[in-house]
Amino acid sequence: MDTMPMARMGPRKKKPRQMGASMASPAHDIKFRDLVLYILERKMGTTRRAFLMELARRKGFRVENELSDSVTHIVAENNSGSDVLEWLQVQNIKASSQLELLDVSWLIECIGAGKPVEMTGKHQLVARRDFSASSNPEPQKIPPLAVQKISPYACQRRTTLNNCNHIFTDAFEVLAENYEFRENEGCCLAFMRAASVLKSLPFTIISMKDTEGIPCLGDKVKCIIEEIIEDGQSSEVKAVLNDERYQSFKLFTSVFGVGLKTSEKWFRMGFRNLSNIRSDKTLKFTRMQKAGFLYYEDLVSCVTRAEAEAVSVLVNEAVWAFLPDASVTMTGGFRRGKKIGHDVDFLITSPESTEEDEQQLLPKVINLWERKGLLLYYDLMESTFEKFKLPSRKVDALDHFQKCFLILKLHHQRVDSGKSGQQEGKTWKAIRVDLVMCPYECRAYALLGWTGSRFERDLRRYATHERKMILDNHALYDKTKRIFLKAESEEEIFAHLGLDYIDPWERNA
Ligand code: DCT
Ligand code: MG
Repeated sequence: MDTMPMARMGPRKKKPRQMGASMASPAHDIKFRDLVLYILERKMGTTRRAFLMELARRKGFRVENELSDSVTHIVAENNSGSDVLEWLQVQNIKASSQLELLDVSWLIECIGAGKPVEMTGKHQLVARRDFSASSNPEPQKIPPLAVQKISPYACQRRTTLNNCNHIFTDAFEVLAENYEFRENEGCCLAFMRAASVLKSLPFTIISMKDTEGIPCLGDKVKCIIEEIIEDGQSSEVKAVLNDERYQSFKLFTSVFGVGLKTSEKWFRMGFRNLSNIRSDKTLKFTRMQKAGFLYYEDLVSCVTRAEAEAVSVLVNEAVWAFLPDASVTMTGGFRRGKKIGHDVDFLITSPESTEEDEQQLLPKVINLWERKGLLLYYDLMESTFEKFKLPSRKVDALDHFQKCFLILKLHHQRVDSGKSGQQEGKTWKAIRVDLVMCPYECRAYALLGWTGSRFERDLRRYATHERKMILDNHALYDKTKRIFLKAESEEEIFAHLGLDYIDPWERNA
């Protein structure tokens, strides 16, 4: 079996990677239209200026490259008010009474708050004449960054999709992926953990001082952070993105069914693009890879929430046709609130059905879709589940439930048809779907596991190292008491582990 890249949940399932996400430079929407900022390079330097400009733009501020009449706020560092006024004079620009001259501390607070904060005397380099003392409220304080203790376990942090540190986490994810391609598990994990912890921070890291007290940041990670703070980018990340092996692995593993082993083989054989691989007569492809190539364009473009909801209708309809009491839950990234995904994951369970009904459900659903012409690919894996088997100690062990990895033909709704970028005349999109059928008594554990992200791996690590318990997708076993702990809901599992409950949308670690 081909090894699945680690950063994507271990050797669990094959799926296409999204291409170029880490390379694209996002366009930033302007949220605060009344403010037009200009950051003074004098005494600040080009790279720090570029870094601050990028951060501010990411937060929705309009930041001009050039000084013009439209600028309302000039931000400077290590300059006094008279320094800035003098500089403006040399530039032949008259400082109007409307123009704010501010210290960089104001901008940093704004970036931290994600919105403009009140300008007070401590920020203003030149006192504004029209600024009355009475309207001078307390400056908005950002929390002292190092005071909140941050857990080294993702399951003790709340991580929403609101990542204030993309600039760093994108870089770490590229490096982690490259280590994964080189099968250096230790370094891969170190960068993934660093990315995960920064995603949970409620503030943007602006200086090295902000990293004090944050766990999971080793020397190598800190070096990269420092370089990004100083230069706006990391030379190591740049080198990786330009590396031929990285680019080839990224491309090859974007095909459904292609993992590290196949990528390695194709790379060694000298392949660098997919079209040469596709048309090579000597290569043998698995059934999965054949489907991967056949539906490549569809599978590599992400599944939207609207598409996931449309798939959900199909799944519910098919499941309820055979097991009307079954509950069907969309899990994976969509349950965590993601707007897009690589696939749509569903957990199915039924309170009343017999073991045999349970076992028959997925084959019946597959059969129905096949008859309807909706099935483009499927791989049914039979259950190897045994009651009272000790949970697996491995954080990325496969679970034993019956499951089906499939590719469904999703017909466009009328509103969607004629979308640009669609092949002409093609009225459907191939969508990767995972269906998992679990025994009713396991449902809380299965739901927790299949809701996923790094969060769930850290829950297992936490159970082992902090509670002497073993957790997996089926059960929780207390080694001290030598008992299995039953749970009707995810909340009960957190309670067994002595953890505060964390909602699915806070599990985007
Ligand atoms: N999972 C699991 N056992 C497997 C495969 C997956 O427990 N054999 C868990 C881990 C994450 C979750 O199910 C969903 O997996 P993915 O679809 O790979 O991840 P995702 O978070 O849904 O992300 P994406 O948006 O890429 O689909
Ligand atoms: Mg998913």
